[in-house]
Amino acid sequence: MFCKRIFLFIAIFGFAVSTCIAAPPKVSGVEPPNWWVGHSHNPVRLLISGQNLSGARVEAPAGFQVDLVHASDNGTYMFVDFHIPEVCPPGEVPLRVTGKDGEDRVLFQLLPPLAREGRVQGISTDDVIYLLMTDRFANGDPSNDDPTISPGLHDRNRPRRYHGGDFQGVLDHLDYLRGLGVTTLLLTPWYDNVNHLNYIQQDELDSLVPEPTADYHGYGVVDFYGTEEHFGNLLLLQKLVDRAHDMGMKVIQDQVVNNTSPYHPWVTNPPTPTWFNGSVTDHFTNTYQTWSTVVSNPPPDQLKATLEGWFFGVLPDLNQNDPDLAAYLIQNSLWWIGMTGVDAVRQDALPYVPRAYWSRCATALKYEYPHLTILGEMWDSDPKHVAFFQGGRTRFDGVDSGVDTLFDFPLHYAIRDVFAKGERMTRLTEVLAADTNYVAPAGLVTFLGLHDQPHFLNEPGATIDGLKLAFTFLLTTRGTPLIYYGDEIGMRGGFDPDNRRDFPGGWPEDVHNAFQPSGRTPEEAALHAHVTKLLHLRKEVTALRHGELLNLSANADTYAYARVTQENWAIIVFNNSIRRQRFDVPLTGLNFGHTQSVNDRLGGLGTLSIAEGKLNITLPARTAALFTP
Ligand SMILES: [Ca+2]
Ligand SMILES: [Ca+2]
Ligand SMILES: [Ca+2]
Repeated sequence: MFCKRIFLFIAIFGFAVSTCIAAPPKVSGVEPPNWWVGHSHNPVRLLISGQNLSGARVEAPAGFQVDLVHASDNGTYMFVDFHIPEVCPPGEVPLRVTGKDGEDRVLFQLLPPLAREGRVQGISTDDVIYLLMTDRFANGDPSNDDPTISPGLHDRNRPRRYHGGDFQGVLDHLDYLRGLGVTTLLLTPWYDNVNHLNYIQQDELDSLVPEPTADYHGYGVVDFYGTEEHFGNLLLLQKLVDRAHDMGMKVIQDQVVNNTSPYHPWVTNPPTPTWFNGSVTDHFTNTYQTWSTVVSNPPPDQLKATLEGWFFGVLPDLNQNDPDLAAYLIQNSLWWIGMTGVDAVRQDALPYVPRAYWSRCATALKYEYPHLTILGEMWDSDPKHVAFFQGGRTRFDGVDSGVDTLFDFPLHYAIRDVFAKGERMTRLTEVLAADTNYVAPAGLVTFLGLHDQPHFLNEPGATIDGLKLAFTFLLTTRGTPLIYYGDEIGMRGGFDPDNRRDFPGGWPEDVHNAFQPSGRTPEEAALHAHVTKLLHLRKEVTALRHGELLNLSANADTYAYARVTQENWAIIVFNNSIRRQRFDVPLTGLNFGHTQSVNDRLGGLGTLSIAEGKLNITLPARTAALFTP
């Protein structure tokens, strides 16, 4: 009875609209373009775009079921649920879109799933992440520097234009990264960005520089299912992920669901009236009050501007409360994982998207890919705020975000304060003491720098010695460490875009080549050797990867801690002051068996004896030691 009424309604509605249509339906695209046989996310909601779709019917071949959900009033979009039978061969499924005056076809692809072995593995504290900006790391294919479809955006002399880095450049330097001791690559977004200059964002961002910008950074999505032609195509991306996996490395995709480019076709013609929060002419500007998303009684206007405001006042904010958009974005996340086999996803702009969306998204992703890691960018200096977004606990809003781990921004700020600005070392122990706020602090992603912050060496007070100390801390304290490309050779650069300089040696014309040992300056060589040594120690000593962190002593100038597992341990000591320090490190409470002496694996102190349950240490100014039995 109910179904008949619905049918009658659709028939009448369809007739009413079709009387206004003089032209046959015309299909221009379908998203996603394919799905997988045996996938847990089924049915898949297709967004078909074209013309004269309002009032049209959709039919599938025998054995398949399609349900029309709805079409946009202007007939340019229709949403269709496509049900994949439990048993069916992969292949092309033609869908007929029929209107009063004719019909068109959609060719939807059913693919066999990628083999799971060695793919979608997740990341852990065993991993070391290397964050690189694809456009700025290495140019492996100069033929895509100035693509035919997007000419004139390449200029290495301008910091806001494409510089030519690409997937091939990353592929060409996997050996370099593995040699450094990195296990995991995090690439900035590879979605297709706009094919011309961005006049809209530039005007708002930087009035001092009147020239427009190119979206070389990848965060201005105009096609969620495309790769940026300056970087390479999907086939090459798949090759890159496969090669990394073959070499025992992992890949993290940077996913962006909070906003689109101001040039996304949706902006002038959204698939539903509620696709975006507001419109070009009527929207909030984001105020970035992340705290308002973690408290139970925020001022409603602050919360609304933070969740629904447009970044910089110009980046169209997607409304994940729209069920069709939420389905679109979740399927898009699943699609990239399914097409490439990436091991983890970074979720950009985490607090600016409703938490209920993250929960729904994480549930769908984990159901299909139980080992996948979801890494959230909650940019906030307060551990309580960051911890609120970690999944595994339902918070006061009734939501468990499902997000596995987060960038440790609070520790990042403390690292800069201590090792660059020379603030007291107890800044570090204070932040670590807030670990009780987290469901799982051990795997937080720790870092000295990333693409939205000036390089460490641009921090006031920063020195090479300070950077070495910071690396020693980063690679021995708790967490899954992340290295921002170029920090391992001491690259400089201030605020965006200066912090996104080209890696020296990544371009065929580069005279200075820091990828090659022979091409490094003495300073670069010393830093690179220090990071490599630490990463190899981290690989050798399991306690540095998953040992419990035990603080042994801390004051303004010095800090000592141990990393301890059943199998082994390490003691790390720092002197951050500008004077030599002599101090005792108490080892009470630690069970080192019959060990009588320890060796400094960083080399400076040699062998020290344990006397009366203590280590008596003399450390030169601004140095550290790492002891194992
Ligand atoms: Ca290139
Ligand atoms: Ca493009
Ligand atoms: Ca938002």
